[in-house]
Amino acid sequence: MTRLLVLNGPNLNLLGKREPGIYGQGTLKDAVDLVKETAEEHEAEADAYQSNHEGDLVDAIQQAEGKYDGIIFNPAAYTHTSIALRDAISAVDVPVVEVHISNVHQRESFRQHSMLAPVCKGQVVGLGLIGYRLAALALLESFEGRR
Ligand code: DHK
Repeated sequence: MTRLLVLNGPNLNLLGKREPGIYGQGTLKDAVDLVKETAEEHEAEADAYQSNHEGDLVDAIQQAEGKYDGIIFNPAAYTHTSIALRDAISAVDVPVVEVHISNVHQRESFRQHSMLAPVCKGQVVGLGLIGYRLAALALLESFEGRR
């Protein structure tokens, strides 16, 4: 069975109460549930992991090899800084779709560059929590050879 990992970085455990004008009212569980529902619609499964720690996220990406077919990843602030996460994504043979809830291109200039985008399959940016569903759909349909 196809397996997805939905991986979330720092401060995303606070979704729902964190800057709701930027990130909305939805919680991390809502985001994970969207991916799980999308996976089920495609007879696939999804697991979720969130960490506030860069090394834990590196470990999760390394451990995904051979266990997951794709990763939906919101690296949060590490998007803009992390060579370690970029190298981890490059090191594994697992496609990663980068997700941002907010439209980072409308925000501070330091959010407008992603260290990770060049090594990801694609990005979904600025569409709120539905971006997690769209990222899952893109991966699942690519596995099915439909897109
Ligand atoms: C989430 C964060 O925590 C920020 O550090 C990023 C991203 C944007 C998001 O929109 O999901 O800059």
